[in-house]
Amino acid sequence: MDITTKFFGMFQNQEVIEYTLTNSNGISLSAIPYGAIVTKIVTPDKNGEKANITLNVESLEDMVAHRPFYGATIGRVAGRITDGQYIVEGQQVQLDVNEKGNQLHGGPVGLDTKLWKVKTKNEEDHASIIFSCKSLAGENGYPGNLEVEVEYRLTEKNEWKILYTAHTDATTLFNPTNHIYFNLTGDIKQTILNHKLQLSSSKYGMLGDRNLPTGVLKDSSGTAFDFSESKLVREAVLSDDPQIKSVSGLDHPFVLEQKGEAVQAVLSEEKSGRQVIMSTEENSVVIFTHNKEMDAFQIQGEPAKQYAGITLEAQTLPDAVNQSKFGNIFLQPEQTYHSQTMYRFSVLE
Ligand code: FUC
Repeated sequence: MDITTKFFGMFQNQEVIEYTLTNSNGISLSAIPYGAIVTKIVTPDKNGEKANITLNVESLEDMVAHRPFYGATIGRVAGRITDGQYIVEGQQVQLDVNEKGNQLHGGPVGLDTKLWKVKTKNEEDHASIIFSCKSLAGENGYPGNLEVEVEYRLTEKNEWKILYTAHTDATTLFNPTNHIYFNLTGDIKQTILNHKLQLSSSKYGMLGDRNLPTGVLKDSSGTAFDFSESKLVREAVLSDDPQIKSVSGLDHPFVLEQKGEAVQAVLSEEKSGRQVIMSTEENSVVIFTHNKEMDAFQIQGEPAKQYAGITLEAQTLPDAVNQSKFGNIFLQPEQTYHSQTMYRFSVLE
């Protein structure tokens, strides 16, 4: 495996270096210590043409100024926490809020806004970039000093494995994800509407006011949210389903039926022949289809268009701390948090 580095930008007078892992099949993954952000994933198409298959901001300045979350490590808690509040041992905790009175994606200074420590590891069958950071008690309103490690492992089997480890010195919340947006065409000027998606899921979380989960996990069979058989993303995103219309696409959690090594999501694109499969230990995957053009910054000379990318954000169901049966995201001092999500890249002949 090859590990290379390149200057990426400056943050608070510190050099931010981009690390790139490349395997013997010509697949590479690049990431930076700011936000443990994945800046590129390059894979070949069916003709061997290599291209970046993810949506990324080109400059560190734009990442810091506009915080679009592209490829970023999200935490302490991914998604929204209603009113930024939760109850623990009969006490109400008030977190910092940063979107319509809720906490979104870990709050105003979430893990995606921090400069992480970084080291690399090069083994026979894989190479890794290992990021670590500390979130102090009180940051974004969370109790507990949290230490997080995220390992991005690229293997010779063309897998990107994300391995999370975390500890806290007081009961807190932890539900991280990576906010990667895929565009398998390799051209962000094309939309993801002709991508095909298949999910091992029969329920999705409905959204209500302020894009908050209503708590209802609805049966998806026969609806726009039914991906039990592979189907074009456009069939969902352009449907008249009120849940789709309300957010102009997908922005929903899908309950995953299996865990661990089982394949739970298959995203593919016919013209390039590229395919990504996902498996995770988490109970859900949030799929967001970049439902509005982002015109605050430019990528390749133009704003990132509507439907320029699609996320597969593996995580515990959003707002789990306020929804019974969504899962447990409390992290206790005596626990070590471990979770793994894997994406495998291939080409359909
Ligand atoms: C909010 C979320 C979306 C996405 C976006 C960056 O709009 O509802 O899922 O994470 O932020």
